[in-house]
Amino acid sequence: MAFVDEAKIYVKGGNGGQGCESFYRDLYMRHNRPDGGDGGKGGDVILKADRAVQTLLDFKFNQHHKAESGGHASSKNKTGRNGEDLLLRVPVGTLVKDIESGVLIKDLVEDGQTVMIARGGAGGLGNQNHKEPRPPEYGEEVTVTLELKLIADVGLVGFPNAGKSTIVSAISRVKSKIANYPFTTKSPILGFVKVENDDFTESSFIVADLPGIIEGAHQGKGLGDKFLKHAERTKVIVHVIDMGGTEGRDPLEDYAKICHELDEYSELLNTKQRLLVANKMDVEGAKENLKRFKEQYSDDILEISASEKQGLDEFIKKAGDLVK
Ligand SMILES: Nc1nc2c(ncn2[C@@H]2O[C@H](COP(=O)(O)OP(=O)(O)OP(=O)(O)O)[C@@H](O)[C@H]2O)c(=O)[nH]1
Ligand SMILES: [Mg+2]
Repeated sequence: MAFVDEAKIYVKGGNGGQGCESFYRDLYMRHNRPDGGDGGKGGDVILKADRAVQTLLDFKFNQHHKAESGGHASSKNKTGRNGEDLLLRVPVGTLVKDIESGVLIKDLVEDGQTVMIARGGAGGLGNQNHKEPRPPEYGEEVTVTLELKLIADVGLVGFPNAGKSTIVSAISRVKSKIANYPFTTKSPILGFVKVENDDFTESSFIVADLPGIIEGAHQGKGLGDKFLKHAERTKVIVHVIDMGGTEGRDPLEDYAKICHELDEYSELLNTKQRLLVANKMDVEGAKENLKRFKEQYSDDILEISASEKQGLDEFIKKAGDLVK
C-alpha cells in the first residue's frame, strides 16, 4: 500500500431542494389555500479522523466529492427530504487547509474528530401558510488540501540499516519490512505497543517506524526530509544507533550526524524527550564502541539486540515511561 501524505480535494455540499408553489381547492372553499411544501436541505460534507485509515491514498484518485441534494417539495405541504451528509474518513493527524491562503481550517488530531468543510444549501421555501416562496440555495463549493502529519507517541530515527524496522516488528504486531540494504522502509509505519507495568496495569503507546535519515536529510537528501515532519508530532524520539558499526561507519559519528540533522530540521525536534538505544550489541566490536560512546556522550543509553530480541522488554518499559 502506497503511503500518500498530501492530497487536494474538491468538495460540494448538496443543493437545497426546490420549494413548491401550489394551491389547494375544493368545492366548499371560497379561496384557494396555498399548500406548497419546503424543499429539503442539502447534505454537508464532513471530514472525520479515523484510526483505521493510514494514508490519504484514496483521495489521490478520488478528488471530487459531493453530498446529496435535498429533495424537492410537493403540494399538500409535503416537505422535501434532507440530503444525506457525506462523511469522508481521513487518517488521524490530517491537517485541513484552505487551498488558496494555506490557512489551517482544522487539525484532526483525535480519533473520531470531525470538521464540516462544505455546507449543504438551504431548501427552497414553498408557499404554504401564505409565505413568500424562496428559491433553494446551492451547496457550498470548496477546495482544500489535506496534509498528513502522523501522530505517534514514539518515533524511531537513525541511519538506514540501524535496525529500526527490526525493533518495531519485534515489539508490535506490525510487520515492517526488514532487509540489509538502505532505505528498506520508504514510508512511516505505525505500530501499537502494549506495556505491562510493574504494578500489573497495562498501558500502550504508538510507535512510528520512520525511513532512515542520512547526512543532508534536512535539505532533502535521501527520504529523511520528507518524513522528518512526521517526527515533529511524536512525544518521544528514539535514536537507534548501529553500535556494531556494521556498515563500516563509526557509531559515534552516526549519532552526531543524526543529532545535527534533527537540529537543522526544526527546533521543535530538539525539545522532545529522547531515548538513546544502542542496537546490534551482539556484533563484535559493539562493546568497545559503546564504551567510547559513553565516555564521549552519555551513560544513559539502552543496550539491545533487536534481531536477537535482547533488551526489548526494557526498551518498551523505558519508552512507555517517557511517553507518560
Ligand atoms: N547483528 C544484528 N543485526 C541486526 C540487528 N538488528 C537489525 N539487524 C539487521 O540489520 C539490517 C537492517 O535492519 P532494518 O530493521 O531493516 O533496518 P532499518 O533501520 O529499518 O533500515 P531502513 O529501513 O533502511 O532505514 C537487517 O539485515 C537486520 O537483520 C541486531 O540487533 N543485530
Ligand atoms: Mg526500515
